[in-house]
Amino acid sequence: MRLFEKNSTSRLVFHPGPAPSAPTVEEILAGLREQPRRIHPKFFYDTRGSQLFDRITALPEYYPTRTEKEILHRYRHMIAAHTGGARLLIEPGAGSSEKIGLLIDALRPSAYVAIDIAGEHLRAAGERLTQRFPDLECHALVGDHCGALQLPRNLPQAERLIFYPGSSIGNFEPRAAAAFLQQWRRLAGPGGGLLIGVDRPKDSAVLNAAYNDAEGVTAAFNKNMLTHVNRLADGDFAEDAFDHVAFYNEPRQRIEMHLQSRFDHTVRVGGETFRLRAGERIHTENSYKYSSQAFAMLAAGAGFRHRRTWSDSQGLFDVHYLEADPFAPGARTLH
Ligand code: AVI
Repeated sequence: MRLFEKNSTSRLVFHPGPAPSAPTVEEILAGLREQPRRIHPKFFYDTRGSQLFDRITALPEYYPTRTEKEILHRYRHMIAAHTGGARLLIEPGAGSSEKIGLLIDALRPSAYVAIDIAGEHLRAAGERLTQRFPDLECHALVGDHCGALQLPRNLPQAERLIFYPGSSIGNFEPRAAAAFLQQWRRLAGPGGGLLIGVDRPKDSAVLNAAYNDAEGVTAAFNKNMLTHVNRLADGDFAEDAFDHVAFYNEPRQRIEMHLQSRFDHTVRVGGETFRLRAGERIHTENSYKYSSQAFAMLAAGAGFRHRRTWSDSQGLFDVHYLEADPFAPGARTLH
């Protein structure tokens, strides 16, 4: 369904999409019943959580965002030379328009499709983009890019380029990341590609600092999840009953974030009582780090051919360009 038709003043087409399915109380309860207990990282992102995440991306310790922007800015023309121009550019989980803005001039896409669950955020970002690039045909599609994606009809028939920056692929368990990449290989279709930002393993001091910033923004982001869960599932978590714990698990090449109970206490959520011991943890996030080789292998398993990597001079972060392998099993285009 289209809300706004294209007109002479705006090249933005807004597609409200189906109503997002409400996160279920049962899902939260199931995670809390597990040992070790866990809450899915998607529950970080209420309005305050999204604002805190935006602040994280500007912290001196949190290198991924600024490093990726530097890479995109420095290599944008080389990236365009590899991907080719006039593509249908698709950005799942688009959020803000900042990073794509760095690329549009160089890539000159035939149209741009931004996909995000947060409709108002998406519309505002689309409007900013169409003001900056008045000739750009821009589609804002409200939807959960982690679920099954249905692209709007009547998009230009051009080879597709999916853009997934921010190293969010690292927040999926490796098996889920592979399944996700497979779905995108089909979305990219024949001749299509994926440009993706991936954080690398590195000195644990750098990683530990990035997730334990001095100002305590990451701690506030982690604890805010409890307040969000209280609202969704009628809970009585107290943020100050928990400590933020984040560390690099080197053998598993991932940052782990937890909330650690400061003392023995009970919590009521969704009508159920949970007894937490002093020191007991609720696991809230993993952030996997992939070397270029490890990521190329993951992508190959999902039916992508690794074509090129651009990195920063300190070797902190990679932007990979992958092409959909037309001969990979199950390769067909998703519409
Ligand atoms: C969204 N994602 C890539 C961030 C990361 O680094 O894994 C989420 C985050 N968690 C704590 N700080 C940032």
